[in-house]
Amino acid sequence: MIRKWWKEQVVYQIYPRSFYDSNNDGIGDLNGIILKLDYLKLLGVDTLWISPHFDSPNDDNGYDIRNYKKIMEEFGTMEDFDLLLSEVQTRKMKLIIDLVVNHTSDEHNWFIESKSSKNNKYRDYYIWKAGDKNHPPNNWTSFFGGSAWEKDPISNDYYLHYFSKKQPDLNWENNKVREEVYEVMKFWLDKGIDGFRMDVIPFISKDQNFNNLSKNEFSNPEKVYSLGPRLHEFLKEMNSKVLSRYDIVSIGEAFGINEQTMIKLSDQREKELDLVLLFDIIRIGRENWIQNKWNLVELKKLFTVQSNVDEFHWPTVFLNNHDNPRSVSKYGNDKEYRIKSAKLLAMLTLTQRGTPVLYQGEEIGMTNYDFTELTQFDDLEVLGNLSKAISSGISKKEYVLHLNNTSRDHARTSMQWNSGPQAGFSSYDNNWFLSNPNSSFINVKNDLIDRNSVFHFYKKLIEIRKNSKDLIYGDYFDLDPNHQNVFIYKRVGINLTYLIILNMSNSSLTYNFNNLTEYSLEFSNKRENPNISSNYIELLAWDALMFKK
Ligand code: ISL
Ligand code: CA
Repeated sequence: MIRKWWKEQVVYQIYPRSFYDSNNDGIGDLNGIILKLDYLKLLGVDTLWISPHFDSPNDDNGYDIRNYKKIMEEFGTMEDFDLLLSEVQTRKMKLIIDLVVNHTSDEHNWFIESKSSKNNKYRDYYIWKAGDKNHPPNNWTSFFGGSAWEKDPISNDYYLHYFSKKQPDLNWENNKVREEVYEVMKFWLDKGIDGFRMDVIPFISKDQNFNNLSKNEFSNPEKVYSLGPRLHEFLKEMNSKVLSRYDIVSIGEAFGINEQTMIKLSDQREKELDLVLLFDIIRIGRENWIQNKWNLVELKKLFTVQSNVDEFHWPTVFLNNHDNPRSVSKYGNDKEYRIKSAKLLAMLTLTQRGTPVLYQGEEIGMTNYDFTELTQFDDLEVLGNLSKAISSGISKKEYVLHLNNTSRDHARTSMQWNSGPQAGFSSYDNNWFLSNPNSSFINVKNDLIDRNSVFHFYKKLIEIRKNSKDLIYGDYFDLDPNHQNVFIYKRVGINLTYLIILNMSNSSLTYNFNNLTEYSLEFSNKRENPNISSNYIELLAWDALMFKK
């Protein structure tokens, strides 16, 4: 197995807007992150990934970049960024930034120029097509509602935007665009950052035929958008011109890709990317704004598929990010078993094979927010898909009920630092977004004091993981793929074998397992020792146990 620093670290994603507001204007900022670095060091995470910190009109909370070399005003200044980077490095941690180069903001200078006239030298930085009369060039749809084409009254041409109309797609066919992107990447790499998380990177290549989506491609256009013919060529060029020249990690957000694309994208021999963030696990049972039932057997299959690739690939393991509901609400039980099930999910994430990517707040078992009104949501994706939802035959009320299981806004409520106003995120009383009232009992301050908290469970597990090359690199074997409630797997290292048993259900059960007595209990979320015999173990609801031998 080829050893790399990014295979051995635990990544922690920060959504700066919701993390900590140091100057009490109601918006999280870079200095807020600096003030919390000692907290993150205490937790034991070593690589920080921050969501976009660049100048932006915040149509999509920073995923619409207006200037790649300027800091978003609300977040602070370039001096603040340089200080953040050096404070991270002082603590022997690493910093990854979010590279959003499939599209820019429509307020980016390139687009303002491009839109100004057909023969402007920036015209071909974006994708312009003539429609016919009042029809867009094809039937491609945007993820934020409506057509993926916006008509420009000046030239009567349409421009492509897979996301909001304020996020025009860059034209990667144009090598001037590619050179501009590589220059932006070097600007940040030469500051000393440790890598990039690349936003919807599989979308950068577009099939120049611009064929219509077929009927069954409509519900998941990302499956088509991620099959552009020059994707691998572009990434190989990016790798040879930029990525290969630094000791960094490149993580592709692999929205929509199929297995062979995944295999190619993250195969070390292909010299494209190092890691990919797959959607299969985090979107299990999902259909747009609807969360259907899923079962543990399906989930276990997905872990096995991603864990058992060859030594040229390395998985990532995550159950949370800024685009998905909170894991304890989705996979655990955020009511009577919130703490215990949050600990179980910590054990799952931190003992699987692959680089764990945690998200702010999961380490204290933060939950979804109980939205009741459409007006409470911030995410443009919610309003963008409203008409589609209504025309699918559901009421606004039902749409909100679905969003309570699927909205991206669940992950964007204020990070909960204490039980004070606004969860201690800010002392400003009119923040950009909501704070969850359950911060009265779910918050960092409480968790730091309570030795049995979710925080201390994550902290201990991160420590165990970082001190065990066998747990990091050990082979993965699912020991009972068909069990409906129990997730039991082994990690077989050179010296040590770990056995993890998770009861992912509200019911207790007796689990038959021979030679368990050969193992010693390493760690668990139980207060008392488990009842074990030579051929069975009693499992209570949400028991999570880690053995080794
Ligand atoms: O699944 C989705 C589309 O309905 C969204 O969660 C999201 O658009 C998708 O996962 C891609 O996400 C990335 O690109 C978007 C941005 O809004 C997301 O925050 C980012 O993670 C456009 O930049
Ligand atoms: Ca602020």
